[in-house]
Amino acid sequence: MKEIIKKIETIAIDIDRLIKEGESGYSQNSNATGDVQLKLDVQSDTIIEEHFATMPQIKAIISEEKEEQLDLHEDGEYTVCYDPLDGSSIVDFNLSVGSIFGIYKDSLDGKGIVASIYVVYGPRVEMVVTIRGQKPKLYRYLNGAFREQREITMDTKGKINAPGGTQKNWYPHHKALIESLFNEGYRLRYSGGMVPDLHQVLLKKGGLFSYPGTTDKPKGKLRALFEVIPFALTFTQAGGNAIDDKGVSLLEFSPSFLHDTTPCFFGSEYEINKVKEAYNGA
Ligand code: AFP
Repeated sequence: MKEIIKKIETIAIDIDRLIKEGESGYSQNSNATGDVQLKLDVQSDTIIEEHFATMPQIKAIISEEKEEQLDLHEDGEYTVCYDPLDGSSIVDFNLSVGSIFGIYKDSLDGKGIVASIYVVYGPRVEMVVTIRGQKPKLYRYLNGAFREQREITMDTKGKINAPGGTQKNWYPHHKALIESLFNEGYRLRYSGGMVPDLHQVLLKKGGLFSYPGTTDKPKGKLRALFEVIPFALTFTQAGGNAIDDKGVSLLEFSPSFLHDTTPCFFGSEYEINKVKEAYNGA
């Protein structure tokens, strides 16, 4: 696992350089979910594939940008599911974006995830590493290396609200939940990039990030293997929680296919209890 983390550090440095110096604009292709791929998406994916291809520990990789699993080493122990550059629709406006890696061992689901790593490319480059059973650790890229800053622990209640999805398509109970948090004094913090948005809730030690099912997309938008389950591990290990619209931990979630999505709610105890109350019986 240490070697995989070291490799992801190298990948992060390469992708950060690509974001700063690479070409903007769209490629000719679209990914498995039908999004037109940016050149940066495709190039980040290639960087990751080339690095992981050198690691015998890695059995297979599954990228958000690829339709199918790519088998690498038959005797490898881990399958890495990753979103090479999440937030591609905001990268051209120079907002923060990120890479997300879920490392799975025996099964490709919430029970099988053994570690999660994400990288935020913002004014600084930061990385959060979560190993199952341990507190997440924050690293910052300083003077040519990732340096450990601290462990991350959440409080039981926060102050910020990051509500995703198209509001006109929210179900009434979801709308009522979001409004009730604002009525309690929560402040809106939403950039449209799940990595910086969740990073903010986590480092502020509380609040709510939600991406619900909506009337047009009942299973939400965010992809389980590459996005939701990795962050579910991080929030849970930090002392927060991550649930679906039935109130079930996302670490119990099992996707039906590689690019499956799920409604998701990440937060501290207070806000997650509010989600459960709002969705109970809805
Ligand atoms: P892109 O990679 O297409 O920009 O999508 C980013 C994302 O998957 C995730 O990072 C955001 O949380 C979410 O989409 C934002 O979606 P909405 O714009 O529908 O709120």
